[in-house]
Amino acid sequence: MISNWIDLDSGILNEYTSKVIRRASDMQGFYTDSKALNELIEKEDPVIYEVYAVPQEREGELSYGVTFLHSGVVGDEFYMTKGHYHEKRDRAEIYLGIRGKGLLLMQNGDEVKWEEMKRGTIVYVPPYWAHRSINTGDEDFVFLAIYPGDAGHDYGSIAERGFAKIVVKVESGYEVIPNPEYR
Ligand code: M6P
Ligand code: ZN
Repeated sequence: MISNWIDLDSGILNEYTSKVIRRASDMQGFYTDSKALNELIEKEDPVIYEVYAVPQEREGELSYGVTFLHSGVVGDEFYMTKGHYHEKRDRAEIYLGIRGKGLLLMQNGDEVKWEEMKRGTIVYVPPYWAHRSINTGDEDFVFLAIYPGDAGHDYGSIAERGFAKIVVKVESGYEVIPNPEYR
């Protein structure tokens, strides 16, 4: 597919070759409050995020996709993506905010940084940095991501260790605090 079309108001991609829906039950081990997560799963097992993409596989190619990260909390923690390192660690990525608001949390070893995102924000994720997006608003947070075809997703180290920081809801908005479960 050489050409495609995105509705820049909604973020809906006209054509895609891959669709991933992640519900609360797909996120076990990723939130610190596993009791709150289990309650959510038993209640309605809501969709946390959806990714519509046109992935490639070969070196030199580029993949892209739109993520719809819904709004909500698990305990105090905002809805977020699993987050991943690239299997090929030296592969970078670019994010473009389309609607809603959130954070892009990045981690390299024990070093953590984050950027606020909204419509129009561009964030460059350098090689070697794991990345996770977090919806800090009360509507969908929608963004486009573009990454090398051969980057690959490594969820293992995030599932095992988590990120060093988590993002929680507070009265004034959000707070980025140390992850009590971080190993
Ligand atoms: C972005 C990109 C995708 C990623 C998606 C969801 O669209 O980084 O590669 O799959 O977010 O994030 P995750 O794979 O960490 O669940
Ligand atoms: Zn990535």
